[in-house]
Amino acid sequence: MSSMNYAEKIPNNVDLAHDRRLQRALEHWQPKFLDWWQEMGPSDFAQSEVYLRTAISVDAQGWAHYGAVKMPDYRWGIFLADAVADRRIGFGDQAGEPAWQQVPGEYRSTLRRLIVTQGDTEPASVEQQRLLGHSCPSLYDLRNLFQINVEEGRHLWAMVYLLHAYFGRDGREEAEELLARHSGDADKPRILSTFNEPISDWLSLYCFTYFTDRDGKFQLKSFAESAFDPLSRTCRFMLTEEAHHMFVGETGLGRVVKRTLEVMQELGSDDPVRIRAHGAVDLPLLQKYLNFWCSSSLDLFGSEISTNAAASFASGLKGRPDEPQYADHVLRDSTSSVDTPQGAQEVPALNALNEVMRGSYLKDCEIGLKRWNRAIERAGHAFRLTLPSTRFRRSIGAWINQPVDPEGKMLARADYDRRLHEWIPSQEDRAFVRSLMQQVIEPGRMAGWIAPPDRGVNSLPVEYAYVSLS
Ligand code: BYC
Repeated sequence: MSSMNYAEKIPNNVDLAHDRRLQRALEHWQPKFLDWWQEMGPSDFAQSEVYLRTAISVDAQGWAHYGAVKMPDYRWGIFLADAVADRRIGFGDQAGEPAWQQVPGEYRSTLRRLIVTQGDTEPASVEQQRLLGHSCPSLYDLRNLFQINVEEGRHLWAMVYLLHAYFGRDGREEAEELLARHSGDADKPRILSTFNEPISDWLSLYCFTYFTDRDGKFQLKSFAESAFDPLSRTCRFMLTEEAHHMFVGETGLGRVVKRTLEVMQELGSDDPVRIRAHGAVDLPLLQKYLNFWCSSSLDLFGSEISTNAAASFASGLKGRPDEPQYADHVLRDSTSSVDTPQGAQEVPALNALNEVMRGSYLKDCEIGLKRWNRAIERAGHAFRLTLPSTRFRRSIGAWINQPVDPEGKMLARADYDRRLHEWIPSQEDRAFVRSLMQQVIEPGRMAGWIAPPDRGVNSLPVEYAYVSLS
């Protein structure tokens, strides 16, 4: 990469062509990234031409280019949203002071840890999804999977850029570690729990992109408020791409519901046994997948009562999503009530910020459920999909390991253990879903468990050959 034309190979708006230090760091890291992509990225599709969008600028009108590309040749770029003139810190003890263009020494390690944690999730998700291409329900879906994968790769580049450009040797070491940890690895797992869960079927992928990518949206929105301006600008642009990932989740689950309703109509029955025998996903089974991935993603907001969250907010590193919507941006004089197994606990508002974010996140999660439930209602069925209580199946925070049902009711431990697979997928459920996962690759055709999408990608028809398999 030494004699490369940087603007051509790595689209960027960080003046990479004139930054020798950054070039050297990336020259060292980029071949390792490509090795990682070959080894841990989508298995077996390196020679396929995929209809992908590539970020080429931050211009709202034309930020992406669409075209057929082999994934290893994807132009992973580095983009920061445009700078806001005279940007000021919007929250915390230094609210109103100028935003930082460099990392203040006292926050260096905390900020690095936050960037590393964010960065770690991006390659983790690619690893989790690496085998899914072999069981895609259509070429349209296969293309969407690969689009998400290359963009998660770009989001890794975004965090590596920050580590290389602002954190010196420590940053370079952390950038290498981002490629050394692996999802589900017994010795070197990914940092956050959800990113070590296997995603071995497409129902899980749609749930993951619905629930877990939505955590990404909220975490990126909270970083978009950061006093550290390069982090804020990087995350603001990442949010543009993130929207598509959640779209894949929401429309994917909506298409599963649609197909199930068609099968229920054909059969004149809502009997799960008959629906499964007909090769579709019964609604109670879908509910179990929602319970699993929603509860796992709820953990990603951290503990209900958190001094880390308080310190990150007070020092200006991490705000609340859409911080301007709140009246008090300092939170030194207020308290919040937090729900714990010991009862409601009144704590300083700063310490309850993870809970504030979790609450906004859940509201956002409701939107898709309302849409799917409307479709179920219109089809004349009484069944309704729901989100589990924030107390259910938690492995972080106040409700860790509590025997609570999805409605939030405390049970006797033995009852909980006995009934758990009424609420999350059992081995048989997972085996059934896996049995549906037969690869469909004729352009325009869909697997029998999912309805076609309403429209194709970038105004192309659904029948378009989005991936040319070789
Ligand atoms: N698993 O005070 P606590 C995305 C750790 S997704 C394992 O409770 P805090 C994407 C925590 O790190 C967005 N460990 O919580 C989606 C801490 O450890 P240390 C990812 C966990 O710190 C799909 C300790 O427990 N971005 O982009 O306030 C595809 C006590 O922490 C977990 C971010 O997460 C867990 N679930 O908040 C692709 C943003 N939860 O530091 C991409 C960066 C907590 O004492 N991260 N711990 O060793 C953060 O802002 C915070 O670290 C967290 C935790 C919100 C995760």
